[in-house]
Amino acid sequence: MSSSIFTPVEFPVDFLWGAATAAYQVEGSPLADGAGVSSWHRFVRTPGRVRDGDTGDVACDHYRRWPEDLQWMRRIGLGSYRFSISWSRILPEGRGRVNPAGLAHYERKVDALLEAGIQPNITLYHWDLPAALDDRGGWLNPDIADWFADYASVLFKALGDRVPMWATLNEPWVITDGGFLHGTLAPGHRSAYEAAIAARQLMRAHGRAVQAFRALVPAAPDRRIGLVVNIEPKYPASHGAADLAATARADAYMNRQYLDPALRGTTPAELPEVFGEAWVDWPAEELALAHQPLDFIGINYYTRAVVRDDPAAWPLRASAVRQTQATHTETAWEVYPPGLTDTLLWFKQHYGDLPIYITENGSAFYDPPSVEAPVLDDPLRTDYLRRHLRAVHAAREAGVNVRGYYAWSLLDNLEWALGYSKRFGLLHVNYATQKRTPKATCALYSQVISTRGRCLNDTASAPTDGLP
Ligand code: GBH
Repeated sequence: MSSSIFTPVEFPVDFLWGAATAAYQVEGSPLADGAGVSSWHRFVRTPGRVRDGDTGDVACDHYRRWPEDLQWMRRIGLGSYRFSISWSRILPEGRGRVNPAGLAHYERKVDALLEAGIQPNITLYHWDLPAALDDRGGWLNPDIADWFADYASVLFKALGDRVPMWATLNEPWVITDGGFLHGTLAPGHRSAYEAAIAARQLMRAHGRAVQAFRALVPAAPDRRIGLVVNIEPKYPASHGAADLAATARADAYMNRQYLDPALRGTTPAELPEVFGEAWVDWPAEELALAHQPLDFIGINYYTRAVVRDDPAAWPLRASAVRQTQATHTETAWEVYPPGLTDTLLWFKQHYGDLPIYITENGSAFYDPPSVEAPVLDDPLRTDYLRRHLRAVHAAREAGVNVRGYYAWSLLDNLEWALGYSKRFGLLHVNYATQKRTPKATCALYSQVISTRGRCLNDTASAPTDGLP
């Protein structure tokens, strides 16, 4: 088998093509139909936390406009839609009383997707915690494993007979690094002690939810549960011992901190030196709980990092070296498609042949706030998509078990602390009118889906004639 990126592209018939969103980023109407307040509803109201004071109060109005967005998904030709459920719509206080109207909302959405032949892929937790649970310590409270399993069980009972793919958590690393270590995301704390505690509670909660799934949903090939992690391959800035050790720390911290417990029942050897005195060994029973058999792993890939030793960088003592010759996206991330092939090969080497889905991949480049033309010209974004899909194909050619790809994102949306300033969508959203307009990348993606990627072999540039 060849792993050359020049192998002609052709994905198999059953390769899953999707697009992803997350509840707080797209839904709007955060308190509608009896929903409770979430941690993000609160965080966006804390002065200075989100750029320009942006909030998810309206966002893409997806909570009300999802039927229109479903029509867009059909036009693009998506085989799957990955979205998250807002915990505080289902359980307004986070536990106890179920809100039937919140549940009904997601039941309608799931049924409409199935009706349209689009597989729902549900993420249980994409960062919006019920505020009532935050008041009890949130991810720092050991009871959260029970709260999360109870919440998950409500959904498994209501939707477990219909939903083919579930994920427990989206990017536990981002939850702890952003929420508890650096404080850039809700709940905005800054403590290595808290980050280490939250990591353990996240994986206990993950384990309990997977156990609940096995207990409540009869085993079937199209009833699967997994975990979604963000991976960013780490390359040493030099081959000096200090840079190599820094690279290993960064890799352990970001890439293996959650995969090792989930897939091997261990924690990476480098973590005690990363966390210093905040580190606590995970008790054997916690490692066992985190280590549940999974049906797939979801990998979110955006960029790589070239790492150097940096004693001043807390707490990793490592920092990324900006690659000045490279193209960077609007979020200042290096465009590095070979890193996606490397990530997939790395996963296979470390963790074996578990089915992999790329559950997010995409880029923010400048788009004007409103557009009149039917299709936006975004050559950097189309180039990003093209090259990353070739990178996925190269990994498949090299024998990696990658079975699907989700573009991030279906829609431009609230980019967390960066507000609406960054646009990752296949569909442009005019926030003043809520008009959706397919970008050139959207048209390209649609063509990729209908040709199973063969159009990527053409040297011609992206289609500009819109969606079929
Ligand atoms: C995802 O996280 C989220 O799941 C999604 O909600 C979000 O909208 C999307 O990505 C886009 O941001 O600054 O060069 O050090 C992204 C995970 C981890 C990717 C940190 C970029 C930092 C690169 N991110 N990483 S750098």
